[in-house]
Amino acid sequence: MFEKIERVPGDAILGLIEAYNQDANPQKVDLGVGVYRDPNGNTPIMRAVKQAEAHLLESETTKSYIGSHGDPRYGKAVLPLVLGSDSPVLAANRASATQSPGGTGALRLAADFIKSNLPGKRIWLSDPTWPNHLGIFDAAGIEMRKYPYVSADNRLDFDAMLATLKEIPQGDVVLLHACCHNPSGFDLDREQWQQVLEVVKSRGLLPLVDFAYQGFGEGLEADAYGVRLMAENLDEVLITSSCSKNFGLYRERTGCLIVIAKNAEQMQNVRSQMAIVARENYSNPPSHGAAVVTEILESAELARVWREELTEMCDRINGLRSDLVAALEPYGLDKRFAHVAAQRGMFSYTGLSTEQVKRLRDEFSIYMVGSGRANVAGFTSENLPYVAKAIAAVVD
Ligand code: PLP
Ligand code: TYF
Repeated sequence: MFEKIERVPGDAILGLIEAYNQDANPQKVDLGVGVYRDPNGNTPIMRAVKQAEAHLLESETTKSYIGSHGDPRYGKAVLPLVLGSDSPVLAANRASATQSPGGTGALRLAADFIKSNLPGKRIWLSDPTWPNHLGIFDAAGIEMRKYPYVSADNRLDFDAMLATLKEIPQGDVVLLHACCHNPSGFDLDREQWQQVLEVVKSRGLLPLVDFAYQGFGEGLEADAYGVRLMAENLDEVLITSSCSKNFGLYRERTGCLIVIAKNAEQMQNVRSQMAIVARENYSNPPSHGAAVVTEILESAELARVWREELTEMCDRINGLRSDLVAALEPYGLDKRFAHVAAQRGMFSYTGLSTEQVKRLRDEFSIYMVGSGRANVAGFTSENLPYVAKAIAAVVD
């Protein structure tokens, strides 16, 4: 039966890890997969996570199932983090959280929910977007469309984005990156969010806001601006939240799908549907990562330690952005790459072509995604001069 099954290529981003590991060049630089790296190039376990895990090891009493929505304590801890502790939506009991295996699991929950409860609705994705968005919504059988986001000359093309949003049929779903746009690093400013809100409102669209990098752009509160604007001004919003990056819990698969409905009654109805979707996919979510997050957010001291380290990480990334531009200055390339300092989050669309990316890899052992996307966290004070020199060698 299996003889007709073809082999397909693996994930292009994850594939870079393998290629990098096999490279014997001691000067090699990994700017590929989106994981945070410290000044030594490591992806450490965060301090508060270690402490929470130590406490959990002592205090956990069972490994029994936690239920399709996950641990209610996790939902209670994460909702104010995402929506704001004084959110009117929370006060009105209009928001529900369903714990999921990472942000990816939350996206799949959202996709299956849309497919079975909002039949015929299409989803509109930014062009470009995280490649897994395409795979997830396709697998759920949802028709996909694109809205422009980055121009050919590597700028946020907000006018084109807005013009397309204005044409979206009433009631369709629009996926918005809350902050730290993957892959480009171009984010909307507050004025632009306001304009998007007006269009979403007037077209009666359902926003699905993907919030995978809270705390990596400008900080926990500032990064939530767009999410909270939508939440507080619309009757219905879906939000996918991930703790992979901001708690460094990647492999523990920790996230949730947040549903905001018009009132508490409708929220409970939708919530009941989410349990079905979760059950049909994986029954119950994994517990450990969410238990760690709950421990941290419920403890004023651990939360302080966590926020402090997250701020260090965010500041480091933003510092590295300016450092790259400064390192390119001796080559007269600082203006050409000035956008890198203005972008936000883990990623930068550098503007390097596929051909230039290939040369960086083949001639200098510098690994980034073919689109020219670099993981800024992969820079260190040691490798920046080398990377700058290599970029100068491949650009014309
Ligand atoms: N959405 C975007 C835009 C991402 O870049 C990622 C991953 O890194 C995710 C969602 C989901 O991440 P995870 O499933 O690891 O929480
Ligand atoms: O875009 C990235 O690099 C991160 C990590 O299949 C990632 O979002 C990449 C590919 C993938 C899963 C996660």
